[in-house]
Amino acid sequence: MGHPRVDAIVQQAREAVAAAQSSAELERVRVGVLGRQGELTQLLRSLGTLPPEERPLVGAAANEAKRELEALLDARLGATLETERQHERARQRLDLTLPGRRPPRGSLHPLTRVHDEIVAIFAGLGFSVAEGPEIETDYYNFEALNIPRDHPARDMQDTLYLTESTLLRTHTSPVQIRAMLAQKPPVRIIVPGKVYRRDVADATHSPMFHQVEGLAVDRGITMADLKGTLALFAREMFGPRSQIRFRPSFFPFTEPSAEADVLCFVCHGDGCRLCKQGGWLEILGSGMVHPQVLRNVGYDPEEVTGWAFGMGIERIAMLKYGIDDLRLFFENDLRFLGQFA
Ligand code: 2U9
Repeated sequence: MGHPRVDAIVQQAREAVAAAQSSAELERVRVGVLGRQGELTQLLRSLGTLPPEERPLVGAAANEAKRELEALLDARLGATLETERQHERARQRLDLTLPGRRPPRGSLHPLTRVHDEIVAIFAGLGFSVAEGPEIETDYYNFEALNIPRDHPARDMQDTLYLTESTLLRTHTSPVQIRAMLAQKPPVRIIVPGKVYRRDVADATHSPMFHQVEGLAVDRGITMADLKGTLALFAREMFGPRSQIRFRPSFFPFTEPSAEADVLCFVCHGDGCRLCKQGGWLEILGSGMVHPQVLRNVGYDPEEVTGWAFGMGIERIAMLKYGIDDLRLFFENDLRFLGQFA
């Protein structure tokens, strides 16, 4: 043993090492004694200020103490680090017996579901999907479709014009015009897409909504083909017991024109809340393509005939899922959307 001053430092350091709970605490002890400002380091540095006869004694004792404390700290630090690594491994170990956490599952938007269903039904009948621009000219949106200049739909009150001659399409019909201009008959296309009308949003109106239109043009196409196709569509969409009926109607681009109703799939015609006691639900408009429309795209109405229909995807989805407010489709409320998982 050496010198009382050195012994005091060593004694204190041993106690601190014994009390240390972690590698960080041991490191603090090491810095406190052996670091650049450590007690032992400072003592060694100040040997020159001691009386010459004390220097070798204190120096030897301090160096001896330094070696001892270094060895002690190394040993304790090694053991402590190993324990800490073990704890860390245990903390990180996966408990493979825990039940799995279900990842939150998204679901398709109801409009996407209905869109996909409609498209799949017509794809199964050999129709291909055609799409086109949402910004249109008034020629494609109105003129080519035989909609007269003084028709209310062409009014600024009803249509969102971008310039005098360009607008946000009010139906997907201009896509059929483009398709017929681009190809010769036979044409069998289904045309889904967004359409725009100058409406204030409420439970039954929206300035943007979605349509699917269909067009079949070929030699010898008749209204019987239209009715048969729509009857099959109704059975696929609303169930095998579905029936459809035609009511005479008018559209500038079809002649004759008919609105189609499907027998109410809730009450099968008896009358209920969904069909407002009428027994039938209006699902779409349709008709034989007007001869002038065929001429407008360079087809000869004496050679080919065609039928077309148009339906609102929101309307079909509202009927199918019993939704009474159009705005629900556009609010992106997960409490609503999550119900279509
Ligand atoms: C061409 C020729 C004819 C498409 C048609 C309707 C009748 C119709 C409405 C349904 C509800 C629009 O979404 S809605 O407001 N559509 O009633 N659409 S016939 O007729 C065409 C289309 C293109 C070249």
